[in-house]
Amino acid sequence: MINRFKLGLIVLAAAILAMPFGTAGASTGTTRYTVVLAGTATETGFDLAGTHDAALQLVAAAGGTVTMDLSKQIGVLAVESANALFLDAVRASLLVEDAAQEHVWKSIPTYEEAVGSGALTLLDPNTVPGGGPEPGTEPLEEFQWSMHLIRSPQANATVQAGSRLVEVGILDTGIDGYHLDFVDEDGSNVNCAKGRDFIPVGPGAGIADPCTDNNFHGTHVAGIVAARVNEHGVRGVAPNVELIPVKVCDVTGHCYSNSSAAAITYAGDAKFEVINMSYFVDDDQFLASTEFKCMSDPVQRAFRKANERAIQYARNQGVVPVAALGNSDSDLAHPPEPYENECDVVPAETEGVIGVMAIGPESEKATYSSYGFGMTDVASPGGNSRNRDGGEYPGPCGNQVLSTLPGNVWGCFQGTSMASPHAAGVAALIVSQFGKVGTDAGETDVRMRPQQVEDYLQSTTIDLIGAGQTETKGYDYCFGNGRIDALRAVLHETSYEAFTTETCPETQTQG
Ligand SMILES: [Ca+2]
Ligand SMILES: [Ca+2]
Ligand SMILES: [Ca+2]
Repeated sequence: MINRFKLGLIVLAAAILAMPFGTAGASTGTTRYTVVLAGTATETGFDLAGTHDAALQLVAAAGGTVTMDLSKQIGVLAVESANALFLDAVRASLLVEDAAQEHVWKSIPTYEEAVGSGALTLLDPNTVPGGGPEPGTEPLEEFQWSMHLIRSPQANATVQAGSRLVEVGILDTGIDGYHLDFVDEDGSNVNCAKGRDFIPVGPGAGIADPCTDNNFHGTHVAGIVAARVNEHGVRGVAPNVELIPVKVCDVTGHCYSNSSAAAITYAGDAKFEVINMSYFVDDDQFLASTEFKCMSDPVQRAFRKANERAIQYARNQGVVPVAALGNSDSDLAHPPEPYENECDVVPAETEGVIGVMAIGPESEKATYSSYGFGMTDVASPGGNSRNRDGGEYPGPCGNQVLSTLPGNVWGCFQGTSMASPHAAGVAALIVSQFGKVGTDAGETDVRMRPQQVEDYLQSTTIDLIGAGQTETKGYDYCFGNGRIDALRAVLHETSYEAFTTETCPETQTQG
C-alpha cells in the first residue's frame, strides 16, 4: 500500500506539471460533437424505431467516428470528425433531432490554482487536537463541523453507517482510491474496477485510471460521502458505503458534456444507488458558454437534451441523482437578462435531480451559494468564508469543509460542491436503512425508488427560517426544504422542527 501510494504521488506530480492549463480540445484536427437522435424515451431505454444502423451510416458518411454509442439508452452519439461540414450533413437528416459541437467548460480550479489562490488549504498533519481525539472518534473529527451539523456521527453510531451494497457514483475528477482514509481491514471502499474514465484523449486527460485523481476535487468530494471510520483523518457521512469514481472533469478542471452524459448513463447501466454531481457551469470558456443553458440555443439544446435524457434514464434504473446548485449567488428561478427561466443550470435544475444549496456553520446561507424557488431542494453544509460576528469556527479549516485530498493528505475547501456530497451521503444512508436487498443478474443490489429516497431526504429536514423573514417558514426560495439531518433521515423522523438563522438575500418574487 505504501509503495503504491508513493508511486501514485510521484506520477501524479509529474502529470500535473506536464499539463498546460486551460486547454481542453479534441485530438489534433478533429472536433467532438454531440448527436441527439430522434426517437422516444421508454422506461428501460430509448426507442429509435429501428433507425440505429441508419444513424451510424449517416454519421460515417458525414465523416464522423462514433466514440461513445449511447443510442440504446438515451439516443445519443458522441462523435469526432475532421469534416468541417459534419454538422450541416447530420442536421439535415430527419434521424437527428439536434447536433452540436460538444460543450466543454471549466467548472473547477486546478490543484495549483486552488492552492495558489488560497481557496484550498492543506492541513498541517501535526494539527491534531490537544490531548488527541476523543475515544471512538477520528483524529480530525473535532474539526468536522459539517458532520456534526447534520448529525451523521450520531446516525452512524446509533442506526446506520451505510451498507457496502450501496454504491455512490462520484462523477468528478476521479478518486484517489489508495488514500489511507478509504482503507480499513476489509480493504478500500473505493471500487476501482467498477470505476470509469470518460475523459477524452487530450492535453488535460491525465492518467487514465479512475482511482487516480489528477485534480483534487473528486477526492475531496468522495471523502465527504464515505471516508472510513478507521482511526485515520476524517469520517464521511456514510463511512461504510462503496464509492465508484467516474471521471467527467479533467486535470485542468474542464468538464465535458459527452462525458457527463456517458457517466450518468453508465450509473444507470451499473445500477448505482446514488450519484453525486458537483459540477456545473460558472465560467465562460467555450462557445459563449454560460451558467444558464437555453433550449433556444442549438448548441446548448444538444447539451441539455443529452444530459437530461441521461438523468431520466438513470432515475428509471433506480439511481438517485444529487447535484450542486452552483457558486455564483444566483437566483436560478429568475436568471439575469437576457435569460428566461427556461434557461437552466445543468444538471442541478434538471427534472429529477436533487438540487443542493450551501450553508455555513450557523446554517446561514453561504455567500456564494446559488438558490431559487423550485430549484433549491435542500440546504447542506458547504462552508462560508466570510467573517461572522462570532468569528471563525474553531479548528484549522475555520468555516470551510475538511476532507481527503490525493496522496494521503487532508485539506479545507468550500462550495456547493461540498454541500452536494453531504446530501448524497444522507441519501446513501436512507437507501442503506430502508432499501430492499435483491439479486439481479447474479449481482446483489439495493432497491428503493428514487422518488421515495428524495421524499425521505426532504421530509426529514430541519426547516431553516431567515431571522425576520416570515416567508422563509416552510419550503422557501433560499433554503428549500431546509437543512438535511442524517439522524432524522435514518429514523424517518418527519415531525416539524425549525431553526432560525440569518436572513437570505431578497428574491424578486415568491414563486
Ligand atoms: Ca477516517
Ligand atoms: Ca447497485
Ligand atoms: Ca424554510
